[in-house]
Amino acid sequence: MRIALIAMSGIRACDEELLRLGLTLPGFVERSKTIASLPSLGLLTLAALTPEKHQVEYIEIPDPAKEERLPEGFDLVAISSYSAQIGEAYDLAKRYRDAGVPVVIGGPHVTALPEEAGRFASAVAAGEGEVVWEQILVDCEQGKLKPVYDARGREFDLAQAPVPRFDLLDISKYNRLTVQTSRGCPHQCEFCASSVVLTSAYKQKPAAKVLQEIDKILELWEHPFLEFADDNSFVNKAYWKELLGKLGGKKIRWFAETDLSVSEDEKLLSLMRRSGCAQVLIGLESPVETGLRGLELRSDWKRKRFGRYKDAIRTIQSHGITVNGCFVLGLDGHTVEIFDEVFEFVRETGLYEVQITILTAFPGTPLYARLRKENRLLQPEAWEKCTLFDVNYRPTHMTPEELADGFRKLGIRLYSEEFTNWRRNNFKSILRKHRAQERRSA
Ligand code: B12
Repeated sequence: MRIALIAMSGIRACDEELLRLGLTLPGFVERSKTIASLPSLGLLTLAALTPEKHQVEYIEIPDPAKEERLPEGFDLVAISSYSAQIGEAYDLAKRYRDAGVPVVIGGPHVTALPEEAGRFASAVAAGEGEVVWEQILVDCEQGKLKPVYDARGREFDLAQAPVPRFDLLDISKYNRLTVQTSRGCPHQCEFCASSVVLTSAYKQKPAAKVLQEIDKILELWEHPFLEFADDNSFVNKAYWKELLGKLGGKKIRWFAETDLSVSEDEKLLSLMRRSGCAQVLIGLESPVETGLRGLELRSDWKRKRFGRYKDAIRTIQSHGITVNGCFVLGLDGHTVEIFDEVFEFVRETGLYEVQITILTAFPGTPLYARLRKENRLLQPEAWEKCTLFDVNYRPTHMTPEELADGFRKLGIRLYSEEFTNWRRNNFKSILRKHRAQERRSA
């Protein structure tokens, strides 16, 4: 069969004023450019599980409405999408299905709402694609696609993970590539819509497999920049110490998403720096304790560490690793003061990078269920608003308009050229001081 693997690859926000602003703010533009150019690791993984007798093609479509003519000649079209672009993904699926081409669609949104997706595609894959992909291919070849392939509750063993088909990409289009070392996260935050929606366990790929993937990338790209696409990378510190020890000589630079515990392990931080870590992204979520209570389903992990936030950022950055601190605005209890509070926190800690997002109820998350029950969702099925930048619920202590307006104004302050440069220079001067201190004590 000739198979098209289609990724919806756009970056989305509905708030037009925010979009206009985003186009002029240097910090914002830089980050959008970086994250916009990432391929679909899910589809490259499925490509690697496709028997050689089939022909696979990896295609990215940022905006299907702009594609008058779609790529043709396929026996199967497989589409991957997140919530924000799911409407566009459904339109695309329908166009192929109406043209008589079998279409299967998957991803976390479809995992949460397989019945909705079934209205547009020939088949729906819920859960981890690795579990059902080969069956989908067999059934499609025989013209017997089933409406639903349900992998939920059937955990994929990451020890069996294939090396994603990075060779299908035109590498020159990307400024980084993703490698996944784990799925799930022990914290189980109420709002999280990452791979925790696909798997109930925290599971890791054997370090040797991860190294194999990196070596594959190195064959295609001499000095790559990698993004570890984990929900929370450094949960198992011993695993990472082993892995990082082997990354050292490979001349890569990398980025990972983690919790704050990484700051408590100096040996790990040194290894991270030496192996090319450029930045860690940490979900600090709130610069004030309000909002952190009950954020995770199992424990108040972040609230209990709140008092250590500032020191932890200093410790990490003094190792030459920049911190991208993430804040969720509009958590329960946040008032209109929150915008100044975020700004002050960033100024005080000298965070190199900062990411602000709006509390977003993605389908399938405990947050979605709670806000729906509390009748606080403005448009319960407006999935296009699941961008992390649009307000689609009633916050507890401000109006939706106050949240949207405060968010925009905070964005202007945080991403202005002046403040962005100040954050960058501040990091460099902290680092210089730290290095001088190290030399003196050596
Ligand atoms: C890399 C990344 C991107 C990249 C690449 C996206 C892509 N095309 O894959 C880019 C930069 C383009 C991107 C864009 C956006 N992203 Co993003 N991104 C990520 C990130 C960091 C890693 C995702 C990843 O690689 N996972 C690993 C792969 C293996 O998992 P997977 O894609 O889910 O695929 C598995 C299954 O879902 C399934 N599967 C998936 N597709 C298919 C298709 C078929 C046919 C089958 C059978 C199976 C199947 O099988 C795969 C293997 O098990 C996550 C955060 C994180 N740490 O996880 C956020 C994340 C996925 N992004 C998110 C968001 C909100 C966005 C944007 C809306 C941001 C914006 N405002 O524009 C856009 C939306 C784009 C869209 N298509 O709708 C949310 C999505 C939540 C949701 N449920 O919708 C996440 C979880 C972050 C968060 N904070 O909540 N993102």
